[in-house]
Amino acid sequence: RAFFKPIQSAAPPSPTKRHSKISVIGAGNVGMAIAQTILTQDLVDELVLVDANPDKLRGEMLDLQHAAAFLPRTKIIASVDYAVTAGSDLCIITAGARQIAGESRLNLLHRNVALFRNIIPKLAHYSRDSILLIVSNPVDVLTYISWKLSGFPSNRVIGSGTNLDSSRFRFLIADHLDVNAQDVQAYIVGEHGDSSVALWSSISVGGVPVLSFLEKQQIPYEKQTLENIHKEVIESAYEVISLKGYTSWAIGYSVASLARSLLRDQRKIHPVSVLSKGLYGIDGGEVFLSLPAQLGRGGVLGVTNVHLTDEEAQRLRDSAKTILEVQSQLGL
Ligand code: 6V0
Repeated sequence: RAFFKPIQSAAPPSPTKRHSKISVIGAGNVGMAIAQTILTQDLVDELVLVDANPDKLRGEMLDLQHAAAFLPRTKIIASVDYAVTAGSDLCIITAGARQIAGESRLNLLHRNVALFRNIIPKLAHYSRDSILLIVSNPVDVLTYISWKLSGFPSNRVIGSGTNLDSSRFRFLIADHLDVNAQDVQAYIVGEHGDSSVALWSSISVGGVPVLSFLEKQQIPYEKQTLENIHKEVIESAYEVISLKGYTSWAIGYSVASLARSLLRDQRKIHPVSVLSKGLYGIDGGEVFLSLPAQLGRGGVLGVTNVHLTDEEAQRLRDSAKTILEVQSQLGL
C-alpha cells in the first residue's frame, strides 16, 4: 500500500462509477467457461465463484487469478459461503446435479429443484436487487422455480433458454449460405430442448428476408433441408456431449453476451426464457420459455412483437405445454 507516494492533486475516485459484480454459482465446465469469457471481455470489477466443492473452487479461483497479468483488472474471489455474493448485480446459476446412469430426467429434475431450494433464497437474501440468470438444465423449469423461490419480479429472472440454440442455428444457416453468422438474424424460440421452434419466417441475412427472397426469385427450397438444419441444432448438444463429455465454449460466449446486454444496458434482443403467460395464446399456466426479448440494466425490458405463422404459433404453444407438463409433475 505504501508503494506509491501520494500525489496531492490526484482526483478522488469518481462517485458516478459504480462497482459492478457478477456471481457465478457452480464452478463446473459451464460455470468456468462463462467466468473466463466474462473476464476476457472486461465486463465487471468483481467476479465471485461459489460451488459446493471447496477444493475444486479454490483451484479454479487460483488458476484464474494467475492469469491476472494478461487480463483486464478484476477482483476474483471464491467461497462456499454465499455471503461473498452480497451486492451482486447479476447472479448466474450453473450449479447442477449430474445424471446418474439409469436415472430418469424427472428424477434428475427433482434433485436439481432440491439444489435450487438451497441456492436461490440465499442469493435473493444477499442481493435483493440483482438479476438472476439461470443456465442449469432443464433451464425453463428451473427459471420458473427460481422466480418462485426468489420472490423477484419476473423481469429480473431470466433463463439462458434458446440463446445458445439460436447461435447454433445462425452458424448452420451461415455455413449453408456461406455468409457471416453475425449477419444472420434467426431465432429459435420455445423450450430449450427437443420441442424448440425454429422461426423460419423471420430469418434474414443482411436485411433480406430469406424465405420470401427465395420465393420471389423462384428458387425452390426444400422444406426438408430447413427441417434438417433445425434437427441438427437440436442434436448438436447431444453430439458435443457424446464427443467431449460436456458443452462449454459456446455456452460461455452466449451467457457472456447476455451479461453484457444486461449490465451495460445494451437493449439488445436475445431469445431467452421469460415469463410467457398470455403471449401468443400461451394460457395453460405460468411458464417460462424463450422469446426474443430486449435486455437492459433492468433485466427484461420487453418481448419483441415478432410475426409468427399459424404453424409456428401452434408449435410454440405445444412447446409451452411440454414444459407445463413437467412442472405439473413436480407437485409445486
Ligand atoms: P458440472 O461440470 O457437473 O458442474 C456443476 C457444478 O455444480 C459442479 O462443480 C458442482 O460441484 C456444482 N454444485 C453442485 N451442487 C451445488 C450446490 N448446491 N451449490 C453450488 N454448486 C453446486 O456441469 P456442467 O458445468 O457441465 O453443467 C452445468 C449445468 O449447465 C447443467 O445443468 C447443464 O445441463 C447446464 N447447461 C445448460 C446449457 C444451456 O444452454 N442452458 C448449456 C450447457 C450446459
